[in-house]
Amino acid sequence: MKLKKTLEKKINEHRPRTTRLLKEHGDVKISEVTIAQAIGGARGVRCLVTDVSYLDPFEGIRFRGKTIPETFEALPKVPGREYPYVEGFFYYLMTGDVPTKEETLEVVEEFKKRRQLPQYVIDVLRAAPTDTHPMTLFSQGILAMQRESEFARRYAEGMSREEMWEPMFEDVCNIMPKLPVLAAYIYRMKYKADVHIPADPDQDMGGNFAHMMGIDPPYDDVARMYFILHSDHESGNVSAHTTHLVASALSDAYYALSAGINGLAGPLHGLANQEVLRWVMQFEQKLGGAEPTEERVREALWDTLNSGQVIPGYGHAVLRKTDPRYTAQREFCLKHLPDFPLFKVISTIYKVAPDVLKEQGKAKNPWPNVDAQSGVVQWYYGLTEWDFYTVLFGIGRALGVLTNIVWDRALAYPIERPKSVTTDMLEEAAGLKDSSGS
Ligand code: AMX
Repeated sequence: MKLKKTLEKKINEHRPRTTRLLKEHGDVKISEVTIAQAIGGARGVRCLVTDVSYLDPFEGIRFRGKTIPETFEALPKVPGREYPYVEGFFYYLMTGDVPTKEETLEVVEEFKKRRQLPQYVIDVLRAAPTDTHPMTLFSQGILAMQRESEFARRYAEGMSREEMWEPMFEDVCNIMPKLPVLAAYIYRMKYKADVHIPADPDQDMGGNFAHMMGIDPPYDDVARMYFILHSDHESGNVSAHTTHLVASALSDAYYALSAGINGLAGPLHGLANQEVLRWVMQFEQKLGGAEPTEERVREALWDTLNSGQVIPGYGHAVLRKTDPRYTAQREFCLKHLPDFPLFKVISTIYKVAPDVLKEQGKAKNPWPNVDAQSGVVQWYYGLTEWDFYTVLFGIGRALGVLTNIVWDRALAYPIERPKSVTTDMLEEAAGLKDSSGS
């Protein structure tokens, strides 16, 4: 595969940069840690390295140096469709090079060969109680396949550190194409009377996902847009950091991704997209047919805050403006579903919520994140089972976190092990106590 050859070349070019920084400049300080950061989830502590994406608080995400619109613009498009091949985006994330159409299609064909789910994965899914959350099934499905790991096999045989990226890359290329197939199986098993649709040999990843879900075009483009937008958000978010952390123990990609997906399942992270829809539906139920005016939305947002809950889809640990992933999906809605009532409610929340959060004065970022806008697009195309939304996020997120762990092995990043301190030590550092404890 050209992708693998290009990646190898990029890795060989990159390695001396990391080695030099470590050997000659390892003592240079890039961050300091305050007590607030130690207690407060390491917010803003600069201690992770990735070149796959970078999140500027005011500009939002750049994938390999390109903004979201630039990324969509640069990559080869599926003929007759608005959005690029996810496979071409995978090539781009992995190497930093925009692939040609030919290089993209090679990945499309390779992924088709690797997308078949083993029967035992299906057996595992089917053994779960019917009320199991789709994210649990998704994570279990990934973990069940760990026995396939090339990395684990080669490690057991004995491999050098320099070689490790290669079986990690093979594992990643085996996992990635199976994720949409796994997700579609879970969806149809849970919500579509357990009736399944076989893969379409002529379709790319996004197109085949829409086909196996049983949703007509332009849902194929929605899938492509959605997977690309959710792919990566630098290294510190819960799903990316968890995947990186677990892989740093030289656990393989199956273990690492399954763990990252478990983190994504939390309501403060990926699950927020289903929470947004749940919030809106409860709000509409309370309205009982009355117009969702700005005043009524404001009142409902205050009710949520006053009951001690967060406004889902708003706020961010790093971002300090409207998330460009929100904007990209809003633009899609303005083009394809401008009059959809649910989109109008989401837009009214956008008008009102930032001021409510500012007035409350707690959230550092009163602006919407990716999750505030994603459910409405899914709902419009018939995917109303919001329990499933985080699985879609998970397919996309895998593109970024799996790319990162290939590079982690390529650059021989060691096992991650930050140091902890005790509360006594913090009190001492703050001058509240002397070292005798008095
Ligand atoms: N609604 C109500 N309160 C909020 C809020 C929101 N949307 N966002 C932040 N706050 C509160 C925090 O709970 C915190 O309150 P506390 O002082 O009583 O503990 C205070 O504002 C300060 O928090 P912060 O520094 O602004 O945010 P953070 O970095 O601690 O947390 C996040 C970030 C995303 C968890 C938070 O904004 C939140 O809970 N948002 C709602 C859930 C959500 O949309 N999550 C998805 C994020 C994107 C993603 O990962 N998919």
